[in-house]
Amino acid sequence: MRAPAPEDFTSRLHGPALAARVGPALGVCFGICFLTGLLSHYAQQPSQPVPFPPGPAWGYRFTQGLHVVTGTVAVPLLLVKLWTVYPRLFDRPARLDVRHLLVTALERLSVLVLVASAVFMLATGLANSAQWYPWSFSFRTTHYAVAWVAAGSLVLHVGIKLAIVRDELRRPLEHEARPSVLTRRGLLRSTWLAAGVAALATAGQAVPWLREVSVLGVRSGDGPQGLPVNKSAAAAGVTASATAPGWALTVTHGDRSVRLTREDLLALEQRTEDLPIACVEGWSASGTWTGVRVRDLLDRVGAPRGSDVVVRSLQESGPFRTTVLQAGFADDDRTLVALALGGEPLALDHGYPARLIAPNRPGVLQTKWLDRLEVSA
Ligand SMILES: Nc1nc2c(c(=O)[nH]1)N[C@H]1C(S)=C(S)[C@@H](COP(=O)(O)O)O[C@H]1N2
Ligand SMILES: [Mo]
Repeated sequence: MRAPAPEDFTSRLHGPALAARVGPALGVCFGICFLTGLLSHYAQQPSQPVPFPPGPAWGYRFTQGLHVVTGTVAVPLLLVKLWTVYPRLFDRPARLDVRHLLVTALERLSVLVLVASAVFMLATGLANSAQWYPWSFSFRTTHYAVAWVAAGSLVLHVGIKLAIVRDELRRPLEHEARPSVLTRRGLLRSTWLAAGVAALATAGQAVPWLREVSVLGVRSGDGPQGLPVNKSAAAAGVTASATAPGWALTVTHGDRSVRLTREDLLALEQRTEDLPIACVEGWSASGTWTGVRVRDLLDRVGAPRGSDVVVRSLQESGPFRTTVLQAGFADDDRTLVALALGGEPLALDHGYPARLIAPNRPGVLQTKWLDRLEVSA
């Protein structure tokens, strides 16, 4: 037995001709995924040096949908890319002098870091979008940190390979007279097809008319009132507190405070807004929400414009039970304490008795089962 050598891989599907064609597409997906990911991470920071804007209302829905679609499309592209180049793992260094060995070792190390971080990003991202968390670390922090490792090693890799890619792309893929199993053109066509299927299969989570074909769309529009449910009231442990007859929303500003029952809230001026829930996991859906403007409630306790608001829910544990509503959102006319969805009282799973809904805000921050809105004086 001996280790395989590059000459043992005779298939014409290996090598730079296909790598140089699939690689750039993969690079574009990774690039879009990285930038939209940075945006999503920033949008979820409780304190933001540059405030995340409350518009356009569909902005986060679009960028996060794109994030998950490009991440999913990257999976078949990465697999094919690895297939085209993996025989190089068995390359032997061309010369045995120290400098050459060092350069080779560094290049291999950078590829190792790139492949490991790329696989990590796609695997954790896919698991997250399937709401499957088979790990104990914080998803967002880790996915974010490794993204920088992947981006850094990708930039290095592109820098090293750019000349080869340029040369390869100048040379046309010749027709193969007697293909073995699959021609290079055939593999390329299958790759683009797989990427297209992956895109269609996830995009339906965000694009209503694609919903039917979206087999990978985990949440398909089921759920009460035509809207998917992320966490149910039972799962959040709020069924009793959310249906208790004594429920009231407390709004505080320093030592001023008001308590409003659902009837009190319904007696205030009602506003209706069409706003999407756009989950970080990639699904999104629009709803028609009716309720009271947050700004109107803040006026009742004399909170000045420009105040951040701490939003607390009835939920007793879990990372999303409390969120910060930054001033730009709190002062936006479209930001509501919603009491109704689609003209009906909010379903318990959508946040009854009252929930927050704001434009261009990650779904994870659209707090359900409200208890208190707090403005520090
Ligand atoms: N209190 C509380 N609010 C919450 C959550 C939660 O776990 N607890 N999940 C959030 C997430 S991740 C999303 S995507 C939206 C989903 O809202 P929906 O279930 O009404 O569609 O609610 C948000 N509000
Ligand atoms: Mo979410």
